[in-house]
Amino acid sequence: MPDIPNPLTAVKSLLHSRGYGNHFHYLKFLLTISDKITLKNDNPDTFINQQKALIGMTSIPLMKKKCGPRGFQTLADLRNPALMEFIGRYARLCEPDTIFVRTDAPEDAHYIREQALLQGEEYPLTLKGHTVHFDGYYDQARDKKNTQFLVPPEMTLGSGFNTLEKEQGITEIHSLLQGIMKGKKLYVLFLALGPLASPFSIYAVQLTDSAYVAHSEDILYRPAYEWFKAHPSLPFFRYVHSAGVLDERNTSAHRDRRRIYIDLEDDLVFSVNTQYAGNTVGLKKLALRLAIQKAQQEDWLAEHMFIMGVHGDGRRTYFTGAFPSACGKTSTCMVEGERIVGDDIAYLHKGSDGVYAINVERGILGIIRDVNSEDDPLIWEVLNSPGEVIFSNILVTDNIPYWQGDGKELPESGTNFSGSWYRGKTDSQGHEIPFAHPNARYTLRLDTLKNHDPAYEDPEGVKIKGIIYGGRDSDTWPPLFQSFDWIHGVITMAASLESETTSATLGKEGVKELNPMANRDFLSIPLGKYIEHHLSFIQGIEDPPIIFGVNYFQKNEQGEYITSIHDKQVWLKWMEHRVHGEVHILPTPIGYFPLYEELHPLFEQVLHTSYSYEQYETHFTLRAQENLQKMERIQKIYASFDHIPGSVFSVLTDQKQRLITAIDHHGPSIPPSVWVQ
Ligand code: SPV
Ligand code: MN
Repeated sequence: MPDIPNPLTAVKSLLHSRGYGNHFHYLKFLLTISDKITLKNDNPDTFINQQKALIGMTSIPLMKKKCGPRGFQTLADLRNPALMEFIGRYARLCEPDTIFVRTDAPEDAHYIREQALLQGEEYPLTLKGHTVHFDGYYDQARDKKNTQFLVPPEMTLGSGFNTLEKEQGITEIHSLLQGIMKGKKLYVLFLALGPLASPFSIYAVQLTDSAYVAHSEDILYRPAYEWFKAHPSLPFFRYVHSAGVLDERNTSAHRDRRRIYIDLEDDLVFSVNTQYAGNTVGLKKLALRLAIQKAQQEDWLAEHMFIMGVHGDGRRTYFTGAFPSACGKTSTCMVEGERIVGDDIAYLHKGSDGVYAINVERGILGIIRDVNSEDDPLIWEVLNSPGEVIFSNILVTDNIPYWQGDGKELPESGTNFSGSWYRGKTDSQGHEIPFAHPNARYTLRLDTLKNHDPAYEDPEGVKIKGIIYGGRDSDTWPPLFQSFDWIHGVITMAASLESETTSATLGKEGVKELNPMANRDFLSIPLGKYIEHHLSFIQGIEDPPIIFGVNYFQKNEQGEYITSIHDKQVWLKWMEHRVHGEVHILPTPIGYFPLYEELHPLFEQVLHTSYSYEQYETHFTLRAQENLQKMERIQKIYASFDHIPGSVFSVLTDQKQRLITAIDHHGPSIPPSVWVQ
């Protein structure tokens, strides 16, 4: 008997051949909801016609009504049935009163900003263009527990993932979304992850009923309506967000029903009953998860990295850097004298002569804590000048924002993330409420920063000469070191990155966690595959980047920090020289250390300070025992995962052996002079 072709497969290939790739998922959806459709094995064309008829019956009249004539025409002009259906499907389910379809026109962006104020999701501050938004008291950070991957039966992500059976997840989220936007407006946004026209950019559609989220997306991402219009069969990521019922403070009322569900199969993310940007702004960390999967399939890297230009002798050299949240990523790419391309997410591609990176964003959602005039003069300037800025979860008194570490005198009372605040206010468990949340943020556009690098708009990206990894590590790593080679760097630095937890996620702070590539929270593929992909990524590349490790959080035995906040400027200059082969190195069991003779003049030149040999010795004494324990700890963790590449264990074992030999000869703590030949 001949094989009977799977009807869905037949329809899928037909749709693909006609440029309607995304349509397939809608067909499947229609099949699940409609008893009017039966799929004929032999005639996919009939099926398509039936489906078109159904579209006509359902979405179009509804969309016309909700969008109004202008909005509907704006959508129709895209000539993209998959898009129309996606929006129609969720308009039907969520039942917004009206739909606002945003084009790239400045008036549309302006309208959204106005709505955020009118709806009370943002309030104006004294400086023109500044607004404040508050998230709910328990909605102040990314919610890892309720962020789950929806996995169909055939998908295996391996251990360490928070997953939910797809059908069950879709059913649950659809029931949560049912009628959730009644009385509200749905914003439809067309956006780009990366510069328009870059071969490396990804496109996305965000649906949200929050004007604050829509406003944030406008500051952070490039509008792409015209790009969609010019490319009717453009593939795109999709996001559906609802803040849900709002309480009297306009914050999401039902935190027990907060869900962030990621459907990797359909490049679709749902986020419900939350407002915190990390949970709701689709193009940020929700897109990063989808991008990591796509990158794996297409052989590029989607990373939690800044991109910056460091100045050398008459040149600008580009670096990326991966740090867990709240560990100095933004402050590194914002250091004085250098250039920022982006502070959070980079897509890395192979070029003929090296690795190139694009910044997917056009703005910054930065942690505001400790931003002050001395340490962050350029951010400070934007935060204290008229212009478009959203502050979130800070304290407001007399329309002036205050945050932790701003260096200003603290008022006695005001409004903060707990509502009306006064000194000594406690929460329901009797804990004192800080005047501003430690994860309070600012949202601004990159081009308002004096040190932005226009290269952030370069569709080809910038060529990366060095990749930096750093975490919150009080007792193990030195402040600066170089890996022996790519494999050693990927395994002992990137994949062995540990960090003490911070306020950027809900939960206890200060616990040491393995955070491979600082991307652990956003991984959407098995860890072993992700590491393997990194290991092989530079194969065949003529001039691959050099991998470095840094540590800004090293402490002495008394528990005091032993490097200054400004030292990173020197470390960057050393790395810049190093990638051009202009400074020397000391080989140690964990990598190459800088030489005192070459750091000393850099401290003079960059910070106008005299770096003493004693300081150097304190910073670069190898904490061999701690490093050995770290290797053991990491090996043990990796042994608990399936399918970790064998080289991870052998490279860690080699490093362990080098450390054991060094400890035998020199003791647990080894001054750098030992390595001088
Ligand atoms: C981070 O926490 O790493 C951020 C902000 O960049 S969030 O959008 O919450 O991810
Ligand atoms: Mn981040």
